[in-house]
Amino acid sequence: MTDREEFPEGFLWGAATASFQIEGATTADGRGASIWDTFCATPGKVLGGDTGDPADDHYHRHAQDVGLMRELNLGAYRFSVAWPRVLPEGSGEVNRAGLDFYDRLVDTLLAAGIQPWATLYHWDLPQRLQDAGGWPHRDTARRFADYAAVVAERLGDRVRHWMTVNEPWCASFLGHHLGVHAPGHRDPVAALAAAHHLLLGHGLAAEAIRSTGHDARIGLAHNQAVIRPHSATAEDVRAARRADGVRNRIFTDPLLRGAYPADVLADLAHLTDFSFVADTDLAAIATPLDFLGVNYYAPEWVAASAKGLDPDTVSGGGVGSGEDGGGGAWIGATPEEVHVSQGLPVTHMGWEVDPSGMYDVLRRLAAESGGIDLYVTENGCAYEDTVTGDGAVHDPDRIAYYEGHVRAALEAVRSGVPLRGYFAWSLLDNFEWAWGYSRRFGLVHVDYATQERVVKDSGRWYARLAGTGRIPRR
Ligand code: IFM
Repeated sequence: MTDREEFPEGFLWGAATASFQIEGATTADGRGASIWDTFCATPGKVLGGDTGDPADDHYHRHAQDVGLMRELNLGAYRFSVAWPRVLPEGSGEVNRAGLDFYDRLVDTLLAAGIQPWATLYHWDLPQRLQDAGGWPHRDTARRFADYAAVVAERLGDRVRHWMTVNEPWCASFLGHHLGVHAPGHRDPVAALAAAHHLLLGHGLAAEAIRSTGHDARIGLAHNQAVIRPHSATAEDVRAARRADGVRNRIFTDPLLRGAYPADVLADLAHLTDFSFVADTDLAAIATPLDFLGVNYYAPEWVAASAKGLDPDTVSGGGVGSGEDGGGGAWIGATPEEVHVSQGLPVTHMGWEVDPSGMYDVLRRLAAESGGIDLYVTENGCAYEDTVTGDGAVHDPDRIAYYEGHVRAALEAVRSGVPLRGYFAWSLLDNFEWAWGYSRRFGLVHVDYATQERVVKDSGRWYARLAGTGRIPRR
């Protein structure tokens, strides 16, 4: 092994999960309902009618799961806190039992020598707040800051790294424009207001965490899309520019520059005048980040129209690979704009595998974020895993995926990107949103009927990487 395969000393290796995807126990100890409980209970929304139970029953098995993290040599674990466990009504009375769960989890992690990295919002909005208007409604941002303060007061003496919001693009556009995630609405203006209030919630929550006085490092986990024009024609380049605006810059410009991009405001002027943006919001949103989390899975290619393209490669109306759930056009797209697959190998999600996208996204965000620390807060893949006769899970495709992407991350580090760590998605197989339990992303296989865990071959490979900082030979 040459030293070209070795990460710098101190590079952090972790794995990530999210509350609704792994905890189960959706009615235990006073937890309130979330929008995902409601969405799952709505016929036709989630494949197979799957719900947040049993998931991985992590709520009752967290000690065993921390044991698995040790086996994988993790230096850090990224989890999310379920808002409706802590505040069953979204605001008001705190549910001590819910908060105690995270307290125990954090103590167990620290005792195992694993840094706890907490995300405050990974999509499980309390249903009561949805009933009051949800993210399109400004007050939800304030309620989010109140909740952040409650959690940070309790855990901030032991949790140093906080991510306010996970993937605001998914929470706003998949949930309110494409309707494939909770709350399942199809209203572009509501989606834009939701996006703004998620950003505002981030800014207000950051301030609330800082005001607890604990030593906190605050970021968010952003799924910056890698958008490439399908061809070099002016039309395709324009389509890619528009898609980049509403997928990426609509979030990163307010966060990093304190302003919405003029071209995006113009592209969306037929939908809204952005009057939901109040005078002081952008200053709150642009509060300095201590780090930026980057979630990356697959790049996307866009074309101005399907004309002349092989119909088998085109997903209509702006749909395609990536995390859009296959639902419809990106917001503000012209009716002709499409995603075009490039014929690369795909994962079980149908997402094309291209590690060069990892390099590109890290280089771009390093250039745009002014030198702050970057972390890959999610990267991974779903494949159709089975436990074989020898009791193992042989998943060479997942190992190849990780190897390619980790190597691209190393290349980025070598080129000067201030990338300080990497979290695999995901520690455990889990509830993959509208896909239910049909898509397995884990380094550890979970049998949902028995709750038996089996470390996959990829998990063993990752343990060697995390234990040595060197990309293992296969
Ligand atoms: O499972 C999700 C996660 O909740 C958010 N980022 C993408 C993952 C894979 O789709």
